[in-house]
Amino acid sequence: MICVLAGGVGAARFLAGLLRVVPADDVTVIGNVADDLVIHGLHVSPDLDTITYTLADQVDPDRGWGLRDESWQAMTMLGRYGGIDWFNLGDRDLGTHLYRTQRLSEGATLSQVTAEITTAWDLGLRLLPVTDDPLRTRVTVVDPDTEREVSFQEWFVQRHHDVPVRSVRWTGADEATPAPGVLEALIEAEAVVIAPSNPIVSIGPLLEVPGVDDALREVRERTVAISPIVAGAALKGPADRLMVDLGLEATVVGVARWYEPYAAALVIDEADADLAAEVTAAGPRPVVTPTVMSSPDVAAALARTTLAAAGVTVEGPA
Ligand code: FO1
Repeated sequence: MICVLAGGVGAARFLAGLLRVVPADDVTVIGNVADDLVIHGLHVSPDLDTITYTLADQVDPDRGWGLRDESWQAMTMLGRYGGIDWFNLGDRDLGTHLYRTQRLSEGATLSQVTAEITTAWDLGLRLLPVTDDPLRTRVTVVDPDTEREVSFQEWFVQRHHDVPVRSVRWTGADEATPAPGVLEALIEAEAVVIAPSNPIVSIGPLLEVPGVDDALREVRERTVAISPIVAGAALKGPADRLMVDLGLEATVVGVARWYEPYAAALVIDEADADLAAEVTAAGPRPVVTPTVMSSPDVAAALARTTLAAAGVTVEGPA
């Protein structure tokens, strides 16, 4: 079994490639829930849904989140009433949140509902929220004259992640327990992959759940991380700016230092080949390959190379 630690869009694209080279029932994904929010009374799990929609070939290809062939009538109605309309929920997407919220209100856990949703889309893989408990990212942003703590989505969507960040913390982490199967998946996996997701706000919260950090350190020798930073910039989202704001170097070397306790190898893009020696000095063994997933073929080749770095060989050209 291959275990993948995942955030949203980057992880989803990697997983689409991985499923072209290994059977879906050999894959367990541990997903981030710290971006989750309750809005209009509905529980939205953006990263779990981004993975589900991408693997179901239903994601909107331009945005990378939400559904393709979407309509926005409910948002238009909200606008008419002066309701909250900065977080865009499409009409089709709303059905997922209605279902999830109803099932949670009946006493189902987030893991159970997630399994129901992935089964309904015939995904075949196991998608485990890292925890069933309310773990949430809080971001302290710097307004021109004052600091203010906001929720993840208020920072990411409402403020377009373009305000400086002073710090990040997670509420609910101390009381959270790993969802059923999470620690077992890490310990039993033949290889663990840290997807090309934001190291701080997508992978960071997974490590906050008691037990996950220790388990990941234990399996370091079979863990490979993929850098979400290429040539000093994030391919999507604010990972580079966030790393700089928090005092880290926004390069593959900064990523290598961050993942040193957890990953024996770091996959970096060919554009960063000249930094390979510095990655080695930081700890993980560098593996240089194309990482910009411009097509499913590139994502599949990246998956093969990543698994090979963990000692797992799969059929087909590397
Ligand atoms: N991202 C945006 O930039 N704007 C939105 O209005 C927005 C709505 C949204 C609704 C459902 C969903 O599953 C994801 C959504 N996202 C939106 C993406 C999401 O905020 C981020 O991609 C992740 O939380 C970061 O991984």
